[in-house]
Amino acid sequence: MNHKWWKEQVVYQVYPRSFFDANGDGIGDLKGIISKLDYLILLGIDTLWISPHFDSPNEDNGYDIRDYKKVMEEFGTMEDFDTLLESCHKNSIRLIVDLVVNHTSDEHDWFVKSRSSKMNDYRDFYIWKKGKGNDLPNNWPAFFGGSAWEKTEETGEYYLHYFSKKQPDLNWDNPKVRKSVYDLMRFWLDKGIDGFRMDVIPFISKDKQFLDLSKEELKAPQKTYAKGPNLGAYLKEMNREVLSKYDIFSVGEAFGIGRDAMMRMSDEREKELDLVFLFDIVRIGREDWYQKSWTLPQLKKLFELQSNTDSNHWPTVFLNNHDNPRSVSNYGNTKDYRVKSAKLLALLTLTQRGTPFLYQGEEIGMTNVDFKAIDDFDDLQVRGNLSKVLKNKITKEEYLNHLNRSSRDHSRTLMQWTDQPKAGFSKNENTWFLVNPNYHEINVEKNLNDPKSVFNFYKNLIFIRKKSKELIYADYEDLDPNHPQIFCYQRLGKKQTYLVILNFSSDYVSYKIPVFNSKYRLIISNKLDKISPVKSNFIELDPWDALMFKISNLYEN
Ligand code: TEU
Ligand code: CA
Repeated sequence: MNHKWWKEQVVYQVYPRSFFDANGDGIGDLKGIISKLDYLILLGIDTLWISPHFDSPNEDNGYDIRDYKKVMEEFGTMEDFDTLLESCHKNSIRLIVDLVVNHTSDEHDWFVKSRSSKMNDYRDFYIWKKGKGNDLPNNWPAFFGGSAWEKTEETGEYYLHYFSKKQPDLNWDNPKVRKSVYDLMRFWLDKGIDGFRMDVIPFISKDKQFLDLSKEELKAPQKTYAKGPNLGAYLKEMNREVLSKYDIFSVGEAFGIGRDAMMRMSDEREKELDLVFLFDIVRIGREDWYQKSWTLPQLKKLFELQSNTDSNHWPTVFLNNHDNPRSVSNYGNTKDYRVKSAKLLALLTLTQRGTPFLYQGEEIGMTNVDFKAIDDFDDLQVRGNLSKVLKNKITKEEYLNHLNRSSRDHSRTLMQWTDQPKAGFSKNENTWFLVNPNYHEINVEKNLNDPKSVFNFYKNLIFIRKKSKELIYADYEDLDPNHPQIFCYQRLGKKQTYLVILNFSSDYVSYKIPVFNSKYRLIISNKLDKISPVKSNFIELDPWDALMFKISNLYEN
């Protein structure tokens, strides 16, 4: 296994809009992030990833970029960005930014020109097609509802948009597009950023046969959209032209691809991307907004597939982000064991083989919101899917029930700093989005003051992980894949072995540890009271107990 700095990092994702509002206009901003850097330093993170901070009309909260070389006005100025970067580096924190180049905003200058006529220089920057008579070019759907094709009056042709119609897809087959993307990448890299998270990167290459999707394919169009013929070639070119020239890392958001494609994209020998997010775990039991039940053995299987890869590949580990519900609501028990189950998830995330990505608020155990009506959501996806939902004879109430478990908005509520109004996020009572009413109970201030808080558990774990290269690089082995309540695995290093036992249930469980002897030493646990040394293979586990032991392979401790 090649050691690389980005394999040893703990990454923390900030959604700037919701993190901290420094100037009091109700919207989070770059100065807000700067003012909270001390908090992130205390937590011990190594890399900060910020969701898009570029000029945007905010149809999709910045994932629709109007100008790649300008900072979004609500977030501040280029000077603020430079200060953020400088402050990060001064504190040995690396900064990565979002690269959203599958599509732009329809207000981007390239698109404004492109749509104006068939003859202009930018026409081929996007994907234009004639309709089939009066019909759409084909049956491809957009993720935010409706068709992926939109007709414009100027020329009567349709342009392709996999997301909203305000997010036209770029035509990567045009070398000028690729050159322009590499140019904007260099612009930020030359400022000194430490890498990119690449939005829906598998979608950049389009299959220009434009065949209709089958009934089966329509259920998960992302799988087809991610199979464009030139994806590998374009990523290799991007690596050769740009990425390889800097000491940075790249992580691709690989919506739509399976494990094999993920392994290929981030295979060190292929020279495409360094890391890739695989969606299987975060989407377990869920297709889009539709939430289904799942079992622990299924989850363990996904961890096995993610963690147990060959030495040419390095995984990522994450349980939530700005597109997914809160992890403790999704996998834990927020009713009776919020703190304990949040800590269990912390132990799971930070003891896997792979680079962990934490999401703002996860470290204090923030939860989903209980939305009362469809209108209370902000996300364009919620409204976009409504007509499709109703067409499928699903009632509004049912839809709301699903959204209360699956919506992206659960992660986009305001960061909970204190128990002051708006959770201390802003001095303004008109904030862009709501705060979870549980902020009196769940907030940073409370967490910092309590040595047994979720925050302090994360902090301790990050410290333990950073101290041990063995824990980072060791092999992963699931010791009990079929147990319905217990997740038990070991990390086998050369000198040390780490043993993790997680009770993924609200039950009391007498558990026979598959491997154990008296030399195992407890390193960390979320148990409420001090536990007596574990002497035999049998352990009595309380609900959501999580423990990690260590043993020297040489039996010399
Ligand atoms: O997300 C694409 C993606 O993976 C999906 O989760 C998507 O958000 C949606 O749920 C599809 O049903 C990326 C960004 O992370 C997301 O915020 C953007 O909205 C999207 O791309 C478009 O840029
Ligand atoms: Ca602000």
